[in-house]
Amino acid sequence: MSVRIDPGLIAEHNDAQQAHLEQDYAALGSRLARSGIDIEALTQRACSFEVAVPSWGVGTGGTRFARFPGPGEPRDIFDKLDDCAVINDLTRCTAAVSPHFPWDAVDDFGALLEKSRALGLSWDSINSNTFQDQPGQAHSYKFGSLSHTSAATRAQAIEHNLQCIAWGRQLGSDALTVWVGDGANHPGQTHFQRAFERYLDSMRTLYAALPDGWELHIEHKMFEPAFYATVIQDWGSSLLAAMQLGERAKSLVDLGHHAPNCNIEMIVSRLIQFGKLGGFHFNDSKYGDDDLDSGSIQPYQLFLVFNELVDAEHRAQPGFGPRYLLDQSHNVTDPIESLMNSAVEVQRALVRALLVDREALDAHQQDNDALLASNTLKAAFNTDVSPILAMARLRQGGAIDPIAAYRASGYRRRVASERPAVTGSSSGIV
Ligand code: LRH
Ligand code: MN
Repeated sequence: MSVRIDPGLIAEHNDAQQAHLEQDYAALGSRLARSGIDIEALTQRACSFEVAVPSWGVGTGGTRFARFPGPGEPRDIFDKLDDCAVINDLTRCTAAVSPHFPWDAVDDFGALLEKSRALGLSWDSINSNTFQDQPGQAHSYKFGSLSHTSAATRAQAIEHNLQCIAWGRQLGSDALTVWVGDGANHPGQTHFQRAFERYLDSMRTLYAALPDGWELHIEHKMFEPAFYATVIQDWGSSLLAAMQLGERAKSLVDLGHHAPNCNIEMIVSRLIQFGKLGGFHFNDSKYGDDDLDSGSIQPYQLFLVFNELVDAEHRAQPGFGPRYLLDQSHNVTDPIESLMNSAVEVQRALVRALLVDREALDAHQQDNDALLASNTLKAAFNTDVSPILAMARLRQGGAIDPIAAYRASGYRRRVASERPAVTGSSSGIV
């Protein structure tokens, strides 16, 4: 039974706010026009913006200590799709879902595809999982997977990824994201080069099995679950692997997978320069891989990342076309609200970056005028583009204020009455 948000409710909600929005939009429009910027072009761009949502993000997340499920927890990928459809119905910029296998594995992929199509959703990158042992699994991933010292364990991990590609083909996806938890907790526990060579060997088998038009995305991560070394520890290891594998292997940047204060926007620039930026897992963090809501802690960093992306577009960088995905864990908020908020914050970073006066910036950089160069970026960042984002939602049938419309819809209460309550606090990210 579909539990979509009633379009009538969205229209009623928008009617009450439209006049103010149009006032704010006109005011911003005339202000931007003074700088020769056409607000309509920005709104068009905001309308075509898309960021995929993670199937694993619509359930309440947790940490190694505990997970506190909320009301109406999704039971399976079918419930998760209903929740993802609500996010897209209200924000109109999240029409693709990225699944995670085997968490989202089903017996009937035809039925799953039909359900997603009925909800107006498509399938983004497929995420494999060789960082947990499944019931009845022959070989444990305790000491690694694609880089494990045992050929049988590596073969098992390769087989799982090939299965993920096969399932992805049934869903119409065209990319596989591989993040492995492989690494060490003790100096001396692993041989760095041999582990990397085993990983590369396994990935060559996956690369060779990529269907036409597919990409293979390598996700690096500095630590966790390994706390001394991980096989794909940083963008350097990821880039080296992608260059070794071939043109369709690229690096995926999860914002939370870097050391604190790492200059992620410069990493993005390097990957763009060498045609190796496959995509992003957007989130935010204060300390480690906190998986907090995008733009909630370091909005300027998110803006600076998009400044590099818009610059690449502006320069028509060959082979540029990164994927955008949210990858967050919602431990204390309603996941639907956090994902809507985060999608809008990523869209905001894009529109702000589109406001940067690139000619002026180029000139200040050429003249080594550091202050005016920085101020040129700040001028864009300090512009409140909310009217553009809201107008883009309104024009596409979304909600001017997604959170308010969602709360008015009573969706969470409805699904809580239909889905069995999940009690007790287990632990782990999902
Ligand atoms: C690893 C990661 C990876 C996913 C997982 C859910 O930290 O970012 O992208 O597979 O989270
Ligand atoms: Mn990730």
